[in-house]
Amino acid sequence: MTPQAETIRQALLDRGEQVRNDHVAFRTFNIGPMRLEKLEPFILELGYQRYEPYHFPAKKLDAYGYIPPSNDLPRIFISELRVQELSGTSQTIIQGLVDQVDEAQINDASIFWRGPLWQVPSYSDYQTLAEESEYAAWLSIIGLRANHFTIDINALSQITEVSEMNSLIESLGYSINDSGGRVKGSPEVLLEQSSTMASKQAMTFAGGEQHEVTTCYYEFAKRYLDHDGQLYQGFVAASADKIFESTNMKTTG
Ligand code: OOG
Ligand code: NI
Repeated sequence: MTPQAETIRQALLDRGEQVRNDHVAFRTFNIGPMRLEKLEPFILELGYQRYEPYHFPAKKLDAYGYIPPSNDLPRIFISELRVQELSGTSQTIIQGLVDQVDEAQINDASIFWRGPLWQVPSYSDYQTLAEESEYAAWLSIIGLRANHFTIDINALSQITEVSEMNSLIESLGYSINDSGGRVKGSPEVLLEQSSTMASKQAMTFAGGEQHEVTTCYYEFAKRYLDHDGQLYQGFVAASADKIFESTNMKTTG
């Protein structure tokens, strides 16, 4: 769903770099059988540990970061939408989606790459959701899957700065999400990040109508050592708040 990912990864491999994942991220609704509380046990079963919660009041999102059982595995970031804070109209649309999900479908970690567990919405419902929450609209049509992988800049040898990665991405013809700045975070907060704007693809909505929507994106992260000399393991809410916008259909430029 994200052709840019293969091109970007290959461009790094061609330069002799090793491509490692800093983290992957997932999105869900806070109601129904796929709420975070129901998904988390599958992550914990794999040996992951809860790290920290993060909150995004303006976007009506809550999230958790998870630490892997070994360094060769990526961290995980899972967010969920506080559905009850949306309008009645949007709540009804989302309730109609999650009501189709059978609890019995959710029994192992494969749930994380299954896509929508409901019949896709109409384009008009997608647009209604998008007016209030781009996240809700995205999730209604794309469903549960990794919404981005994140290249670990610390593991690269020639590229050492997020700004250099941004230049490479633009030379390949892709856009960098500039909401909140092209490089988000700083050495002071121990994490610097950037991301592409998501790929787009035509999707079939209920009734057979086809429309182009955003799919998934790529992110780049550089971590710093904390005062104890340990590599920072968390996320940075102020940066994450803007990274969510990498799947926005409408961009302010
Ligand atoms: C996650 C956005 C936040 C980060 O690294 O801070 C994030 C999303 O788009 O679902 O990935
Ligand atoms: Ni991320």
